[in-house]
Amino acid sequence: MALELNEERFVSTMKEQAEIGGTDGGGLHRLALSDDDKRIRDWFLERMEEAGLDVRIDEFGNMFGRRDGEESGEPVMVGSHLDSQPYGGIYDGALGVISALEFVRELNDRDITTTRPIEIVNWTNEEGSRFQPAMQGSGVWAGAHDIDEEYAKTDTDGNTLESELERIGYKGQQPAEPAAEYDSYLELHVEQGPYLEENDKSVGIVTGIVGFKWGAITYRGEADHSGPTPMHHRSDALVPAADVITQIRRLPGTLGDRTVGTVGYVDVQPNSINIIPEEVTFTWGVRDPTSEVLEKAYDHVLAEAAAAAEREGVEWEHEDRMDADPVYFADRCVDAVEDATESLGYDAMRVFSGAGHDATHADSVCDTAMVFAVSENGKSHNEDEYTSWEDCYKSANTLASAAFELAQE
Ligand code: HGY
Ligand code: MN
Ligand code: MN
Repeated sequence: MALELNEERFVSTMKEQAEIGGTDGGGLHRLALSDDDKRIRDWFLERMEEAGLDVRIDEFGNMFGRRDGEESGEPVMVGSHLDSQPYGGIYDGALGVISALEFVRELNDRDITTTRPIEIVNWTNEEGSRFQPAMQGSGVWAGAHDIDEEYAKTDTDGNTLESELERIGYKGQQPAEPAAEYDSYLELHVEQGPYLEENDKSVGIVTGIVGFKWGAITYRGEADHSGPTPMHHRSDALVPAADVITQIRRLPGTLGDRTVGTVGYVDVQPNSINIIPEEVTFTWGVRDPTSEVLEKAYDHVLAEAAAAAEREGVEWEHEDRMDADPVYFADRCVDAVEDATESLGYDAMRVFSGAGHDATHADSVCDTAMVFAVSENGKSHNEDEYTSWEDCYKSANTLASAAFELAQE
């Protein structure tokens, strides 16, 4: 059944959320557990209460709003995340949360009571930028991570996640675990890749999500004067790092056609033009739709890291930062999304996600699927991220219609 949302209110609510932590460049800088994350959480709490939802916050800050159904059966959950990347886009995460809010608002307007209860959710720290890993809140909720270990994670300023959660007042009372047996979870997100636009489609019917491996490698050499120290007397921590970083860029080309490898963060100490680098830490990540390729990539990176340390004669260490298996969504949920695009008459196609999402962890708890909205030039994780309001609205209607179908079963 096609359920079309209130387009004007949907767009104005998306614009409203984009003001909270908005940047001069038209993006969002709303890092997990920052003051702006607190502001958007406070705003979302008010919107959920206005919509008459029964709100609860768990001990990891995940925010839930429940709308009762005719029966007290297994709820259908819809949502995403409100934290952003540093200078990220206004759609990443927010589109899924606002669409979930608009879904319950529409049910209220039409005075519809679904068979199943509905829950909407804002997950803590999906981005994994300030604190690793990504999809942290949904991961704790799904039992993939130990909450005390995650509480102890620190940002680059040494703040623990727990202290930041307490500081912004979102360390809730509810246990961070499924409060019920869930029927299904649906998440709307911008594609953040080129495939829908290349195929001239507005909406993606997402069949699964790649697996991830993230790590941090540190090399320790010796600081010394960059002038008089002969080259054969040096222990330069940056040289092995540069070797491995280049390898991570080249490795995917030798593995699978959807394998990707990235180094996004490098810290060089003492970071001075005329001191031989003493300590270098960088984070790295590889992704692929299959666990076999991920394992191969992981082993290759660590072998390269050891060989590079040996060549330069420096100490090194590695810390695992994230390990998420690829997921393939349940047919019944993917079909519900496809039914929705057909009943709405939208241009859609099946796609696989190269970005991680909270749906990765929801999939270990209940049947799950996702809806994608086309991304202009496939761009994301920067202020130029863009999806037209028309395409946002189509994808939000798709989410609402699919969730409605599942909630009426
Ligand atoms: O890294 C990711 O794919 C997600 O945006 N956190
Ligand atoms: Mn996201
Ligand atoms: Mn993201």
